[in-house]
Amino acid sequence: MKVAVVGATGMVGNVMLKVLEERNFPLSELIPVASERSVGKKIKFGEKEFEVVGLETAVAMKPEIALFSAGGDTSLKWAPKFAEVGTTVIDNSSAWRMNPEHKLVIPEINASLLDKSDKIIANPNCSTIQLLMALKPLHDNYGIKRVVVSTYQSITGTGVKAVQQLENEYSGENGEMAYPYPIHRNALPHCDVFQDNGYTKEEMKLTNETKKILGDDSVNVTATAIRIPVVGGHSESVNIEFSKDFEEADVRKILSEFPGITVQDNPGVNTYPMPIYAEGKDDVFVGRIRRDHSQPNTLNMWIVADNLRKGAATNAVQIAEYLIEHKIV
Ligand code: 2RA
Repeated sequence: MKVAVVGATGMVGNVMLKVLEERNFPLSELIPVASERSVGKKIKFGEKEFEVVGLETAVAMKPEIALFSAGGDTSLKWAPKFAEVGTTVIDNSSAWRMNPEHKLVIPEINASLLDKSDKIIANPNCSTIQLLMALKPLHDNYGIKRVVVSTYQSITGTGVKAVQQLENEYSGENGEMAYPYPIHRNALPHCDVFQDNGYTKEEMKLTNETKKILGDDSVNVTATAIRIPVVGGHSESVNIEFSKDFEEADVRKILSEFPGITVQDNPGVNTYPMPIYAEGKDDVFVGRIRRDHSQPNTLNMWIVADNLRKGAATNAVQIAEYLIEHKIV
């Protein structure tokens, strides 16, 4: 099994390599792919070293699977070229997510949709993945009418330049800015670009991707996405209005029984999810579960996950594992 990682030298690409190795992914050859300036670099993977190649070369090597995290433009241009030579692409950019011809997959939720016809599969946005992991089991049990979500997003979602900006601000160094303002001791209500409707693309991803993954356009989502000076993961404050009532104990049981969710919810002893402890883990952590007494059938909760792992790399690798386990690839 030849597996390409396109964007292998980037922040998510590096985590993809780490997760592939940790999970003993059954690959016989790794094809690390990056821009021309990285071609020829050696990447250690397990006991072996593999040389970084360019995109043309990678296509010609005809990998069975290609994990992409190289931006939407690269994916739009190159994912079809890989698909033409028989490669199944799992893409972490937003390029294919809302395309009706392509599936948007969180394995614990809708991997069963996948079949041999799927040659370009979309990995949802990081903040969508952690939100939907909690929403799906509750939607199945109580029917979600409306979700109000505020995200508190790690600077790692922006990339290396943002992490460097924060480090420069800590140390008082000048350097390139990833954001229009300082991020140290600040909170930016600005993740991705603003649209004419006053929402950012990041906020609209939560609205649109939720509907697609649940397969239910009646579920309404309104979001505010905030960037905060944190590195371990994204946090989300979520308010959910259901079609029918619930018992909090049942909600906790349903969530704790859903694969990939860990409920951390005992405020009396300061037990609740935090990015500092979610970092490096693959579960989605849910806590602060409590009824919203301001209106019927409504619940509040707090969701935290490592945005580079379950929010990106691990979800993509889990899709690849599903494809192999079910002999789709
Ligand atoms: C962010 N979700 O956090 C984006 C990255 N994919 O900026």
